[in-house]
Amino acid sequence: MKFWSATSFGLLVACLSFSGNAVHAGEEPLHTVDVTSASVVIDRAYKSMEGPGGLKKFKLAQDEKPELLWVTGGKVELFNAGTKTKQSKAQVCHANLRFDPRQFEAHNPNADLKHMTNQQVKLFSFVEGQPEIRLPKGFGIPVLSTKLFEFNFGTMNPAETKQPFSIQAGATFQYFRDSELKQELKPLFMRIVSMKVPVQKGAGHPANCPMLKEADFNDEETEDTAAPAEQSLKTINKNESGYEQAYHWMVPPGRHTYHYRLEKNNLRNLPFDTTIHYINAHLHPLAEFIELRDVTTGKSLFKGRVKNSKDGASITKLDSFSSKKGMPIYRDHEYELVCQYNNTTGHDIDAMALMFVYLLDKNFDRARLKSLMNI
Ligand SMILES: [Cu+2]
Repeated sequence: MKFWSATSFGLLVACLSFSGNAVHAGEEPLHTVDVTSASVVIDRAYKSMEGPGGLKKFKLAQDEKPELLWVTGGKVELFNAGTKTKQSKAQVCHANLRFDPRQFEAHNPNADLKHMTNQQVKLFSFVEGQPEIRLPKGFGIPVLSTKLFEFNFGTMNPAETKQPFSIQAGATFQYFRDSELKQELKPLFMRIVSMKVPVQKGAGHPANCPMLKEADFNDEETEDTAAPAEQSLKTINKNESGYEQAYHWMVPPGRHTYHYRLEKNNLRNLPFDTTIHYINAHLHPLAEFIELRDVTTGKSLFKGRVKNSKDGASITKLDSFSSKKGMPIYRDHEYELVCQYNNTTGHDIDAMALMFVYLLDKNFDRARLKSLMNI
């Protein structure tokens, strides 16, 4: 996504990484790799998407010969760079595990996996209120052990700071080696579903997107438009009907609900009907929920509720969805994303609403891949 731009992270140099620790979950060895960022200085209050961050390139395993691995989860936390103790003042606004973007662009890892997978560049996003991702037991994202990865993160700091302090981000990612598995894992790939709100009149952009008007919201009061957040003015894009919309917008005081009918390029371009097995989400403070609805059946698929801190400056908990059975998702159904903010301040606040949806990768054929690749 554009908002995690290279400029936010590019100046920072990475430090150390350890790999290869094996812990045991049941009978099959679950491997972990620890990644630690360079330190960054927090010298004042930073809102969501504004704090300093860093990045670190690494490999899951140090294999010379490619081997099939299954990434199953991870955890991110901040700690004080001096004392190495857990940091409670500043928070992870977002952190990502992704394939090295340059390598991904030059050579898509799905080609290495004989085009049997649909995974895009980003595998995991850890967000405020959800510092840990565990895919359901028996599921993982298949990758080759020789691939280069990137861990990156951005911070936020709700309170003003009297004395600057340095922090580091530490991540632990988990994976299985396919060669050590007694039972085959089910492959997942991730798609980002992002709320977009038509840009308000007077914000220098046309408004009144008919997409919102035509939807049936069961008499719920809903917002037609919003002013874009200033720091995201450059990333306003036109929707598939040619109307301008923002993924980062301003919420006036009071309670406001936003609806977005998913466009073709937003989850609906799936290669096949499939099932959703895991969802986590990204919202800004004072959000109340994010929801994915199947408009065709009228059913709510997942509603992620939010717990905000007492002062409303940060999110302390955000629900995730996890299911072995999975929720069906169909190429010919219509879907919408709904989110609600309750702005209890007396001024406008900025908002976003994204879901990270993990879907069963039905093209993957482990036996065929292993014979084709001789691994
Ligand atoms: Cu955000």
